This record gives sequence, structure tokens and C-alpha cells, in this order.
Amino acid sequence: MKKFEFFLLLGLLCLCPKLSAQHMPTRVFPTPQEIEVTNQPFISADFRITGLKSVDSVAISFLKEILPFGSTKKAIPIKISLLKDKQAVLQRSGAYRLKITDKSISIEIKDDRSLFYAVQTIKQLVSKTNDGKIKLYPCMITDYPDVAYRGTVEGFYGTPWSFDDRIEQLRFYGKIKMNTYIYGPKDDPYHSSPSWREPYPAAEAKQIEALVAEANRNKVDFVWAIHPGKDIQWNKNDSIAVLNKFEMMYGLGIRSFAVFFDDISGEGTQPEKQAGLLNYIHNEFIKIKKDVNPLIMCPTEYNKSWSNPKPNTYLDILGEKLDPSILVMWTGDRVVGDITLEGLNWVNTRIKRNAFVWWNFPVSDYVRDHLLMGPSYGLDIHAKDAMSGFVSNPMDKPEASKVGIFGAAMYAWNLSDYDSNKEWIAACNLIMPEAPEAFKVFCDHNSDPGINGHRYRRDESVESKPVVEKYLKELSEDNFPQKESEVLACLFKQIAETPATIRAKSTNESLIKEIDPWLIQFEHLGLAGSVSLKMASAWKSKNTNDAEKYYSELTSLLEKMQIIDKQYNQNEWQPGVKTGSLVLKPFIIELYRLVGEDLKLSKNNNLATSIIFTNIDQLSLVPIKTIDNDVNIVPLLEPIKIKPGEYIGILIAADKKIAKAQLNLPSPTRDWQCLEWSENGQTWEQINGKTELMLGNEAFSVSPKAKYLRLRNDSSSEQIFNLKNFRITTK
Ligand code: LOG
Repeated sequence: MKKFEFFLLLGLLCLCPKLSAQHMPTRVFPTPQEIEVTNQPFISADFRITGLKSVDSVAISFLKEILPFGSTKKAIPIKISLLKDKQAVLQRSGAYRLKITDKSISIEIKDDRSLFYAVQTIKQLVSKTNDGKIKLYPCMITDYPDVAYRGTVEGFYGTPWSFDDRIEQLRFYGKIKMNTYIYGPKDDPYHSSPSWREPYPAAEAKQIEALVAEANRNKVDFVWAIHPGKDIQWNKNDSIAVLNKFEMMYGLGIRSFAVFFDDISGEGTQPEKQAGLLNYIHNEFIKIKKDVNPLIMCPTEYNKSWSNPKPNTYLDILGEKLDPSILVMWTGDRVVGDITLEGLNWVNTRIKRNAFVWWNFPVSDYVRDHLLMGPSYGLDIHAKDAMSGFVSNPMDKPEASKVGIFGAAMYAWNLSDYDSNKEWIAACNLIMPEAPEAFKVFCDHNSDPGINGHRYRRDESVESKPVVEKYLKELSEDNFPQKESEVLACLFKQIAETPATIRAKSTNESLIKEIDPWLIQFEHLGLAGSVSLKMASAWKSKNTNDAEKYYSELTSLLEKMQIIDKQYNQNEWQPGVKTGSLVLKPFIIELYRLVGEDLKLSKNNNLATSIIFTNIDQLSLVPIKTIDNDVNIVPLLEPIKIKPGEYIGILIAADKKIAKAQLNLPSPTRDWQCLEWSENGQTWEQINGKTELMLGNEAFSVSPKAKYLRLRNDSSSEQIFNLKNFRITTK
């Protein structure tokens, strides 16, 4: 831009009323670092490109889709040039400066990604007049990302995303200025054991090639990760096996690589050996190739709660030995938790570099009966200089995950501007523009994961919660909460109608398919809620007949919800469909209990359930899954550490007897395992000779007096095992 043009623009910006980011005619997302927009739009019919010739053709064709190109004299020139301002932040990949006036558009760029992002921004600024002309607001934008690597890690357990899912994700990342997709689904055998050494079969290899091409079009680095630690041998052969696999993946177009050592035990966990392998890959592959990005690794001690705090242990050894260019991933203070500056500083000192954050949100592989569709909060807005990357680990449901991913993208681009709630609303609007309000209602009541081993909880039903609390308080003081009753009646009506609205209006079939069981359950939640309010109101006004009628109506709705829970989303981990489980469902159940007890309607249903019986901290909150007479400890994904004297077991429900049991807790050794039963939890009897069964799935019988069954570490050292199956059949 020539000097006088620049001053013209400045003058224009001074004369016209300026708009702050919030009042802009259109929202630019992620929020640019610097933006000034006027509210005096101009209209133009055509545009033409001048300036840099060898610019990325993908971005140019995107631009041509957005703006009509012509060669008339009136055509507004779009001048593309290299960024003149040399300040460090503008040297980052993706940095751009965009100046729009009614005379010209200037795009200054650092690299191809910059142009692509500037075009995404223009796309958001453009609107069309009735006669199809382009309406644009003069503006000045200086923009760059706070965090260098932003994106997702497909790193969950469970069915990996499909090819089509991934294509759509990559396009979505381009739109929200994410630049990283780390491919590491735990259940891809060619990523992990047993087949990490093998090449992909031809058909899958072809798909990967196509995905890389799509990633490139969207300026996303497709990072291919390997997870060799379960059975790696620390010898030359296996080092070469990793290198060969990387070479094959390079052949498919991959230019970014990662090595994951999470969730393993035994040999593979040694930090010196891990660092040795990574440095070898760095020297023999990354450095030699020249066109490959820095290596990323996920350590075995990938969060503070699982890290040895003593000096000169695992993390310090990695910090010391790993080549400084290798990026080290980190999930925070826990496996699933908030990301804080303090927590990052703690690990950064040890690994001698800024951690690459692997944020375990909105992943739901540890709570598969819930959806995590609430705001992406718990992210420190002061941490931009303490992280090298930020990726979100999503749910196995890619479309539904976009709500959480959007928040992660907004955060990682511009931390200090980040407002989780504002971005959650923006995400709902973007993801379901045809029915944003209905979608918000759905997400609002489908966000908490429920009780889980990671102790991770999320807000849910945020605005309804105080109303529910007030309602119950008034009831307990013998008042009828008329106002709250009306508010909640509206809410439950809205909830009951939401699934139909979403189904009728949304064109996103994949999303609807992913959340279908929860939509069905959500409708019933709304219906049950409406009936529960009517029941309580009749009960309070001493209209026993009506109260009883609604009580039985509610009974059948709750039974229906139970059937849905047993019918849909049946998986071996956490089967079922939970919705509104933090605030609304417990509210309905509470009204049901209050009225039932008072009117003596409840069928003496003994609510006592079986519970986990353990003194292992990591397991205390692990839920028990009971299906008819089958009582299971919900399996954990990662290995469990058990100290001497610690135990894991089940205390069965008061009205049940143990018929038989079945255990499968693989561990490198078995001589620590002592299986015991008890009637009272105080005195224990050993089940002799049954330890043999612990690696199998064969059932065995237990004394009819037994109420407790546990497996205790009878040795003098800490042991590691996997919780595959701990099951009791009751009668
Ligand atoms: C796994 C991950 C899983 C996540 C949530 C990491 C580094 N690894 O506990 O694959 O999706 O937690 O369950 C993990 O987070 N293990």
C-alpha cells in the first residue's frame, strides 16, 4: 500500500465511527490480535489481483469463490505482498495484515498459510447485497496466532473417525485457523500394537494420501503418530522398524511425525531409551529430510499426578536428553483437567522446553454414555508464552466435538481475548445455523461427564440450576414455588421440543446420527420434567388423585428412559444414554421420591446398589455398571498402579447374593495377587488356587455368605495391572 493510501485509510478510520470487536457488523473468528472496522460499508461488483505472482493457488481459488473477479476499471485491486513489518509476532506462520478500503485491498503475508487465513477473514467480512454485489466494511487487521501449533489429536480409545469425518474436520480446521491434526487413534492397529511395524494396507494408505492432500489444502499439518511402547524392544531392529514406518508414511505425503508413549507399562517406559529412539529419529530422519516439521512426543508421565516428583527422574531425564527441537506433550495436572500457567511452569522447568498441551476435552472415551458439549473452559488466558502447542482430544463423535474444538481454536489463537461462554455460543451458531437456539438448549444440558475415575466434572444446566435449587428449597419450607414452577415448565417444554426442531431444521445428518440416542433421551427428559412439575403441583394443592395419576405417568416415562439407556449406545465400557444428568434428571428423581414417599406410592424399591470397594485413590470414583444381575467395575483405559496392601473389589447391593465372579486383570506378574471374600468387610477369607483364573475369563463360584470380593496386592512392591474385567453375577 502506498503511503498516501495508508493515510487515506487512517483518515477514513478516524472520521468514521469505529466499532469494537463486539459491535462489528460481522464477527471475525478467531478474534484478530488488532482490528479496527468502520461501520460505513462500500459496495463493489468486482475485484482483481495485483502484486505477488507466485502465491498459493488454493487460497486464490478460495478468494475467487468469495469475491467476483473482473477486469473492469472499477475492479478493486487486491494487492498481495510480503509483510514489511518485521516484528517477531509477524514472523509466525499464518501472520497477516489486511487493509480494506473502498479503493483497494492489501494483504501482507508471511507465508501461504497467512494468505489462506487472510482469505478466511475476508470471507467472514463479506456480505452480499440483494442484487448480488459485495458489501465490505473498511478495516485494518493485524493478526497472528499466540500459539504456534493449534488443532486436535485424534487420540481417543474407541472407533476411530471415518475417512469422511476426517475430511470434514480438516476443512473445519482451515475455517477456524487451526493448523495441526495429530493422527493417533488408539484403536488403529497400524498406529499402535500389534501392527505399528507394518505398512498400511493399500486401501488405507490411499485414504491417508487423500487426507494429507486435504490437510495441505486447508493449511493443516497432518501429523502421523506411532504408539510403539507396548511391545517395543530397545534394539537396532526396532529403531529401524520405526524409521521404516516413518519412511512409508513420508511416501504417503506425511511431513510431520509424533511418537506416543502414553498408557504403557514395562520395558517401553524407560526415559533414556525413549530419548535415545527419538534422538535417533531426529538425526536419521527429521534432519535429513529437510522438509519435515519438528518431532512431537507424548511421554509416559504425561500429567503431573502421574509424574515422579523426585529430581532426576523420568521428566528431567527427557528434558536433559531429548534434542531441544523435540516437542513434548502434556495433559496438565491430571489426565483430564484444566490447563494452568502454574502447572505448565512446573513441567516446563523439568522438560526444559515449553510443553505441547494435549487437552483431554471434549474426549468422552472414559464416560461413553455422556456427551461433552458445553463450553471449553478451564484454560488459562495468561499461558501463551508457556506452551509450544495446544491440541484438543475430541470425542469419537467428530461433528458433536466441533463445539469443544471451536473453543480450543479460539483460545489458542488469541488467549487474552478468550471468553469460553461467548465462544460456546458462537460455536453453536456456526455448527447449527439452522437451529442455533435448539442446539444451545441441547448442549447446555449435555455437558457434564458424570462421576468418573478422572474426577473431571463440567458445569451443566447453568441457568436452570439456581431455579431448580430455589424450587426445592421452597418445597422443603412447605411453600409452592409458583414462579420457579412456571420457568421450569417452560424449560421442560422446550427440551421436549428440541429434538424435533433439530431433526427438522438441521441439514447436518452426520451430527444428528451421532447424537441420535441422546436426542431420543432428551425428549423423554423434557416430557418427564413436565409431568414431574404437574405431579408436584397437584400434590402441593392436595389433589391426590391427580398427583397419583401424574406419578404413574412419570413412572412410565422414567421406565422408558431406562429402556432407552439399555437399548441405545451399548458398548462394553459405559453403555447407555445419559442426558441432563447433573441437574435436571436428579431434580425429576427428587420430585418423584418426595411425592412417592409422601403418598406411599413408591414400590418399596430398594435403592441400594453395588459399589466399588477399593483403597486405590485412582479408582475411588470409578463407577459400577449394573445390568440386571451382572455387576461390573467399569474398565479403565490406562494401567493401574497398586501399592502393597492396596485392593480393588466390589461390595454388592444389600439385597443381593454373589452367585459367581469373573476376573481379568492382566499384569506382568501374578504372584502379588491375592483374591479374598468377606461377609462384613472386616474379616477376609482367601480364595485358594483361584489366582490362576485371573488372566482368563472363566467364572468361578464364591461362598454364599460373601458380600465383598476383592483382589489385594499381597507383595511388598508396587504392581501394575490393566482392569479389563472385574465382574460379579448376583442372584
Ligand atoms: C490417553 C488418551 C485418552 C485420554 C482420555 C493421553 C495422553 N492418553 O488416560 O488416549 O483418550 O486419556 O481418556 C488417556 O491422554 N489415558
